[in-house]
Amino acid sequence: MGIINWNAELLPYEQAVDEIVLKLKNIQREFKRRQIHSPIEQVEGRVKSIASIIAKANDRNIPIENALDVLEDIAGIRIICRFVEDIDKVVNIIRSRSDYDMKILIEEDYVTNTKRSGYRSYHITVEYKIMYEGEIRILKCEIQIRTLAMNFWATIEHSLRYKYDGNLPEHLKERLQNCAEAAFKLDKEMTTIRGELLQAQKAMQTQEFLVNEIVKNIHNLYTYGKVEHMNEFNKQFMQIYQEGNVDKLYEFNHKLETMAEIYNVRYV
Ligand code: 0O2
Repeated sequence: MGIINWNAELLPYEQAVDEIVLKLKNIQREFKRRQIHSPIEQVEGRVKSIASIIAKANDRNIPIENALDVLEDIAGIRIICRFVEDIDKVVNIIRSRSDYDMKILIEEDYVTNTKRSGYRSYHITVEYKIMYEGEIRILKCEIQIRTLAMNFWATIEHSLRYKYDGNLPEHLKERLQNCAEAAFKLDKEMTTIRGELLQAQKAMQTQEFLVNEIVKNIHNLYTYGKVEHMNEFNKQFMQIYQEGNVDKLYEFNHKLETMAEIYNVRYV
């Protein structure tokens, strides 16, 4: 067996993780820009550590020189969602890219088929193409999709499993199963108030959007020399903002837009 230059071998995986994270963050941004609830709440990526690769290869009796070819989660992406329903949406987004850039190889639904440990998550293994040192490389990447509650549980359980080297004492296993049950109930409860949460989110986004527009419009009027109105505009804006009334913010913004039209102010 030759010497493996791990750092060099793992560089393409780092590139793949960076690219996929960027693409998923752009999808999330797109939802936000369109003021639609994004099923993607957070995206994280990592390349498996050398120690974890060696440990996993060892556990599975994989010769170390084959580890990079055989292990599917050297490149790993985690997508965190707010609601269980969002997981399906994310899965569909990835499926829709299967002929484009993330060819699906395996899907494992541990959301429906909870693991004995209590672990819940949706795993998709994809093939991803990168251009590395002038050559096309095809790498596998494991995408884990789970809710915030599932992630909370998995993170704690993972640390404990590591601490006990995989052999959790019975009393801890039982407690963790209770915690998994609690996380499951939390997800279910959240689903029942999903509609209300989405409305609140939408109201917040609308307010954010209007505040941005108002500040932009005041700035434009100022840039076009309508300085005499500035103090009055700023005062009115602060008053309305403090009232927290979205309809009034909307009306005020409309007034600014009308003024911009009258004065023929072009947007900068
Ligand atoms: P790390 O440190 O998370 O990168 P398989 O069981 O082989 O059919 P699976 O579950 O996709 O299919 O494969 P595997 O290799 O068992 O698990 C892949 C990853 O899923 C793990 O990576 C974990 O991140 C996560 N996972 C699977 N089962 C559990 C579990 O019971 N608890 C927790 N916390 N996470 C789990 P690694 O290899 O553990 O490494």
